Amino acid sequence: MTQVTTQASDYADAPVGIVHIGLGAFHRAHQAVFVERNLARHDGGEWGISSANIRSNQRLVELLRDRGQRYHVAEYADSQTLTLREIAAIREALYAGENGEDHEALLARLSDPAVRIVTLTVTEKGYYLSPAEGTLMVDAPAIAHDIAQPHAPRTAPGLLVEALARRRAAGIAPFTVLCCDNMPDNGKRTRRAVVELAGERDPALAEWIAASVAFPSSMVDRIVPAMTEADFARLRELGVDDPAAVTCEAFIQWVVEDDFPQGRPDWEHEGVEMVADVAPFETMKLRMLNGSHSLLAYLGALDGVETVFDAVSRADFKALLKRYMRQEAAATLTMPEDTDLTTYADSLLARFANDSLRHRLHQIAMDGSQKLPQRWLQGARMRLDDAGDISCTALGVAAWIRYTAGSDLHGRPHAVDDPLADTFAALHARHGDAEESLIGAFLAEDTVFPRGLADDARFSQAVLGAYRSLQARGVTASLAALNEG
Ligand code: CS2
Repeated sequence: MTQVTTQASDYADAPVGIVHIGLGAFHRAHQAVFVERNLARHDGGEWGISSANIRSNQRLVELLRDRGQRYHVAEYADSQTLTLREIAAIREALYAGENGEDHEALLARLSDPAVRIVTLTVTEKGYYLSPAEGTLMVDAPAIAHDIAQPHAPRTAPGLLVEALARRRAAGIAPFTVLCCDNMPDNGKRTRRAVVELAGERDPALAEWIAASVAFPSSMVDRIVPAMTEADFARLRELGVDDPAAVTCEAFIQWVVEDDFPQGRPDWEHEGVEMVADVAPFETMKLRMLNGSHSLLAYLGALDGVETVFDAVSRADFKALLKRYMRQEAAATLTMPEDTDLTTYADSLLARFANDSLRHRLHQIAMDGSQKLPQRWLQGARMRLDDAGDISCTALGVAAWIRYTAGSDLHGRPHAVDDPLADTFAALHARHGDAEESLIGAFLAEDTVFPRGLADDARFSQAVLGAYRSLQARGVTASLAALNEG
């Protein structure tokens, strides 16, 4: 095993210049690593992070505090090549969830003039935008709460609105909001959530935000599976006993739209790609990488496959991904001239085959209702407009519908972790084995399926055919039929 270890310095004087909301594994293994590199190069500087959880995972906040916010990131290129990095970029960890004591501390941080950037990883559902249309869901209970009690917000958009209101009242320039979640045009979407929510409270505030706050988009990429006991044990064997450690792949990428009116770290020296337009990269990554992940997640889970590695070790899944990426996804992308999508597809297959990661398919399967539109459905619409084939996507959608029934094709139960899980369970209960009406009822869920797609008979027929195939023949035979076709 080749092992490189980098120790963090102290950066004791580095003030907090960035507030992050969503202190999970991804943030620790991605944005914090870039910020760490920047602090290390400057031996300090202005851009330490205050990182907060606002919904869950208080335990992690406490764990980090006990350790002065220092932790390790174990980056595996494969089972033989590991870089172990100590990270000290997080200067402060806060918990502002329900009953969280740090609620006011977080708002105070967000209102601090030294804070000039707020980064977000709150997952797709944390923006409370309708997945299909991208409009703010004002009736969602958490948003309704933030409208009724704007000074004690619970959601990320609510916190941003309250903090921006405080800054405006105090004559402090607004921070730049940098979304790091897997959504297309994620800056524009975040802006929409914040401006629409502000409009419910005070139209003048909404106007001020729309005119003066920058919401650059960004594409983030690094595979960071949830930690398992085996991951911790492997690190202990290497002498790292760190309950806040994160294991991930060696690959890391961050493409950021360069729009930071209040300044930013000189991240370009850390390998961050600062560009004028992120959209083509974001769409490419969402449809190729995340779209493939979701295909594996639902089809694999229905067949009892546990991890991404296990799935791509099977020839039929590998063939499915090749076909999906090369024929269905790549055909919907318009990329800068020097982008080779076949090479990109091959590099993704190689990353999925990393034998050191145990990336559970059920983890990726979470929140399908929030993920499907940008991963599959927008591409499917384009394919149909061009009279193109959508067989892989249709099989994926059928597998997702079947997955939401809460059991695999061998009858083993699983939890369905999705904000719309109850709605989906009710649809399965109502329509039972009546396949055609079940598929019709799912496609009628217009928060997920754009009308234009659901009403296209080619789409609904393809999904119905794929669903029938999965039910009658199972995953292996359905894949064989597809791969032969
Ligand atoms: C995954 C992503 O869980 C998921 O939905 O597809 O977390 C994926 O691993 C990252 O986007 C990779 O950058």
